[in-house]
Amino acid sequence: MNNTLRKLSDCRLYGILDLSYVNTADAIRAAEAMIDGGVDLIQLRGKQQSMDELVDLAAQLHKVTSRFSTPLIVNDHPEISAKVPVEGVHVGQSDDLIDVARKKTGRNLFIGKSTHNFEQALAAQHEGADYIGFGPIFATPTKPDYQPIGLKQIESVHRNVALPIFCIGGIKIDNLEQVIAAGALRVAIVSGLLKASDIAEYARACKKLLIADL
Ligand code: TZP
Repeated sequence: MNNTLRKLSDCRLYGILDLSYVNTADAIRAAEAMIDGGVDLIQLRGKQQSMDELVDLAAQLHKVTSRFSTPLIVNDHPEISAKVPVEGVHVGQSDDLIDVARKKTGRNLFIGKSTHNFEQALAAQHEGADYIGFGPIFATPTKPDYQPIGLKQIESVHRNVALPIFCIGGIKIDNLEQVIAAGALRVAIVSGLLKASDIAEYARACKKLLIADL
């Protein structure tokens, strides 16, 4: 891993480039705007795209993110890391276990895991995840089939899981203060960022709230 790469513990705002919200052709511009606005790490998430399309886009994105020491994480497909020097892989509950994903990458990458309740968060820590996503906090069309966790478990998950925890799901600039007040230090945002008329400004406003207590 690149020495100048931003450390996960320093990351507060995780921007997810979900290709159901942004065209492949606009993804680079969206990533540049996220970085300009202070997004600390970026995930490429494409549930409908072929492996070739994802590899191609990850390679283009990595040229941008690496210029700014911004880790690029790919969702679901550890195999991509064999072809593109991404810094991390994110897996879901029904994907590879952490050590399987780690072996598939064959490199020392960040491996993150989605968790949807307190028990899964503890289990992901035990399994060796480098960070977790914790959500959906609020109902969200980006992940429609999941029961929202709400704000109440945020404090206890932070007390019991010693990993960077990115609260995720339905988080927008308008409810971010509530999420932070409930104990969140880090958030991941998809549609709030990608549907913003000015992605950089939106990210900047979110980041300002997240670092206000530093
Ligand atoms: N995991 C839990 S909620 C979610 C994921 C990938 C989607 C979050 O998207 P949005 O648009 O920020 O609500």
